[in-house]
Parts: sequence; structure tokens; C-alpha cells
Amino acid sequence: MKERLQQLKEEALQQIQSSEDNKQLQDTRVYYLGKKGQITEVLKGMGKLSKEERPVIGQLANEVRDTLTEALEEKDAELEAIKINKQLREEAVDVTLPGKPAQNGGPHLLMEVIRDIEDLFISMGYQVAEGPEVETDYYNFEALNLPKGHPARDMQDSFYITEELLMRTHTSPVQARTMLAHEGRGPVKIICPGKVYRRDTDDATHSHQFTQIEGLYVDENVRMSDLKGTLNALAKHLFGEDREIRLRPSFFPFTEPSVELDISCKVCGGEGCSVCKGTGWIEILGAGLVHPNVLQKAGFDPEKYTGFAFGMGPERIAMLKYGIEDIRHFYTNDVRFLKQFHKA
Ligand code: 2U9
Repeated sequence: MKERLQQLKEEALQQIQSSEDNKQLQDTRVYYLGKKGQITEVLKGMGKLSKEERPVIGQLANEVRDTLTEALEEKDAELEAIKINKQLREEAVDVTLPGKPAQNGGPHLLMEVIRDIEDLFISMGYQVAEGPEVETDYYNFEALNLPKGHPARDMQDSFYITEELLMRTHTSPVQARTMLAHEGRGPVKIICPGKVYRRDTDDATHSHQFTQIEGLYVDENVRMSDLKGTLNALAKHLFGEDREIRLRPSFFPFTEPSVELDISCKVCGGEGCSVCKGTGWIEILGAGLVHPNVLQKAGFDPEKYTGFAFGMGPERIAMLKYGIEDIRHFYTNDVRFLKQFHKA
């Protein structure tokens, strides 16, 4: 038995040394030291030994067990260290490699145009007002002198949510709400930027969602000449001091009289070209004096108060300023388009 135990010890130590992973090591442990392992098998023959031999073999068996347990622990620690070192080598980060430059974003061109216009009007004493994009039929149409049945409020042209709720078709309801909040007392001097929605088929010049900036100034003695001076300042700020302006008569249900603002064509200097469609003038926005019905509905006395209002599309302004030929460029987020307009 002595020889058998010595032989098992040598054999087991060799197997432990040659183990390549923890699984192999565990199998070796079970094979030699497990409940049904080789050592236990040998000890089953103890009953056949003499009284003198038994403690000697018992002690030897214990020594073999201790030696193997120690060898298993050492090998286990060694394999673990090899595993960790391999992992560290594989996951090593080379801190000396050059870094990837961070991609800087920037405001969208439409946002730049809107901010520029806002800043100009803030410098003239206006406040920026915002309102809901889901509007009631009343604020979107009724309060703006567009009663039910008016041709300009065709159901087919707007995104209705219920009979009384729709996606706003212009930012004018913001002005109507702000006037009402003033409870009939002027001045009201606001600029209203925001998204608007119309049931259009998207193409190079139409989009079912676009942006608007509208302005409103209501006070005692606000006149057409005030409107003209304001629009002149806006046109020159946006397109250059050398541009001429002209007002053309027009029609909007919420203003009376109504006008459209043109600027002189820079491309041909007024001679007429493809940009100005041969007229020498380019249309920029619509405006007018606030209709007395609109003042009255918003709680202002039309005998005491007058006002002007104007509305423009920042997309159109940007397209004219930068020669952009398709409105869809603003919404498809192609960075090759967008990054052309980053200042930094
Ligand atoms: C109130 C009273 C009057 C806002 C106005 C326009 C003329 C106009 C369009 C131009 C191109 C919008 O972007 S566009 O589609 N707008 O021509 N808007 S006057 O008049 C108002 C608004 C609110 C209470």
C-alpha cells in the first residue's frame, strides 16, 4: 500500500504540474482526492493491515493528501495569475496613441436665422413669445378673422386632430393669446418664432412642417409708416444696406390694409434676371395693419388702439440669403449640407 500511495502521489503531482487550466486541475483533484478518488480506494484496504501497519499507512495517506492539496492550491494560483496577465495584456490601452478629434456640433442654419431676427427685434424693444403647436380652432382661425366657412381654412389644408383641435397652421395664435393676456392694455410688442404645419405634399419649395416668425406691435398711434420703418430695418439687416425695399398691396384676412415686402434684386441690380423672375424685385414677407375685428376679439378697443403685424418664413430667408434651392435640405440633416453654415 505504501508503494501504491507513493506511486499515486508522483502520478498526481505530475498531472497537477501539467494542468493547463482550472477545469483540468479540478478533474485531477476529484480523481485523486475525491470521495470516490484513488486515495480513498487505496485506504479501503486498511482493514487487511496489521495493528502496527495501520497508523503508518494512515499517516502516509494524510501526508500524500496534504502534499497534493498544497500542490493543487499552488497550481490554481499560478493558473489564475497566468489568466489575469493574459487578460491585462489583451485589454491594455496604449495611452501614447494620438486621440481622435471630437466632432463639434453647432446650431442649425434655421436656428441661426431665427436667432438673428429675434436679436434684431429684441434690440428694438420686442419680447419673444411662444405658444402651443397643437391649437384650438378658435385661436388658429376664429380669433384671426377667419370664421367657419372661410375659404382659407379648408379642412384639406390643415392637420386636424379633433373637430376643435389642429396643428397650428401659423404662429398667429400666439399673438392672439398674448393680446388677450394683456387685457386690452398696450403696448404689445412681440416676436413669435416657431414650427407650423400644413397639409402640403413635400417638394423643393413646400414642406408639411416649416418655421415662421411673426411680429406684432399694438399701441396707440401705431401707423403704416412705423411698419415701413421696421421692415426697412429688417430687410437691410438681413440682406445688406444697399438693398431697396418696396411695399405692394396684398390681402390677408387678419390685416387691413395688407402689404407684401419686396427687396431689390442684388443679382441683376434691378434689371431683371432669373432670380427675380425678370421683375428686379424679390418677395420677402407679408404684413399689414391689424384688422379691427382681430383687435376687438383680442379685447383691444380699435378706436383707441392700432397695430401692425408681419410674418415671414425663415426657410425662405435662408434660401435667398445662401442660394439654397431645395427646402428639404433643412430637414434631412445631411451634415455635408449643415456644416457649410457653421461659423466656428
Ligand atoms: C395677429 C394679427 C395679425 C401676421 C401676418 C403675414 C402677414 C404673412 C406669411 C408670410 C410667409 C407667413 O411664412 S409665411 O407663410 N405671413 O404674410 N402674417 S400679416 O398677422 C397677424 C398675426 C396675428 C393677432
